[in-house]
Amino acid sequence: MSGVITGTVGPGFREGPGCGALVGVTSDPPASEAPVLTRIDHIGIACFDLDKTVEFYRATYGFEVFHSEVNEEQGVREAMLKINDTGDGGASYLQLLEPTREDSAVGKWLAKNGEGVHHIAFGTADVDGDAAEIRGKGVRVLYEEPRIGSMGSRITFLHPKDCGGVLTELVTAKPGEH
Ligand code: CMX
Ligand code: CO
Repeated sequence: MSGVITGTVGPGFREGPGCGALVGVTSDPPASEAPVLTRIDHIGIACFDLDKTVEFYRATYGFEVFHSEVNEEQGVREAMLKINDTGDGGASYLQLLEPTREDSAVGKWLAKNGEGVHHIAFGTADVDGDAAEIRGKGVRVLYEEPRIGSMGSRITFLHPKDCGGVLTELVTAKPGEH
């Protein structure tokens, strides 16, 4: 492989439901109809012990906790480590997640897989519009209406089975909170 990007995607990415449209290297669909995902908002990492994991990221990389909270609806205790500001009013984070109950999404995933990367999240100015757009492409959007995520953001999820095995979150940050 020369490493040169040719601007095409294989047929497998273009057929049926999936996240192929997010690759953004084809000319269709037209940009005006495509979701407007502006950044990696965060990578969600599942862990058994939040404090211990926070300490690993602090001691190894120097990342500090920007924000922490418990989200009972999602069944998580979480810490957001800010990696960078993106210059467009957003930022990118690591989201460290410890389950608050075994039957939560993260609790079930940890029991099956152990610790590791649980999901990726794209930032968008319009989670409602982008979720509707992506649902129209045949990808299952898990919530009828976005729910509340970290720092008062509005979030929804795309089913991992429709996204090549990647649980994918869409996030619209609360104004002034990133
Ligand atoms: N990544 C990839 N695949 C996943 C997955 C993940 N994080 N979680 C589950 N799956 C897969 C499972 O491996 C399983 O596949 P197989 O059937 O091949 O074994 C399949 O999806 C079904 O999994 P399950 O264990 O039976 O779990 P459920 O169907 O009950 O739930 C899902 C799966 C995606 C609907 C659920 O995890 C969910 O609603 N997630 C969204 C909410 C969430 O993750 N909240 C925590 C984060 C909060 C935040 O980011 O703020
Ligand atoms: Co998340």
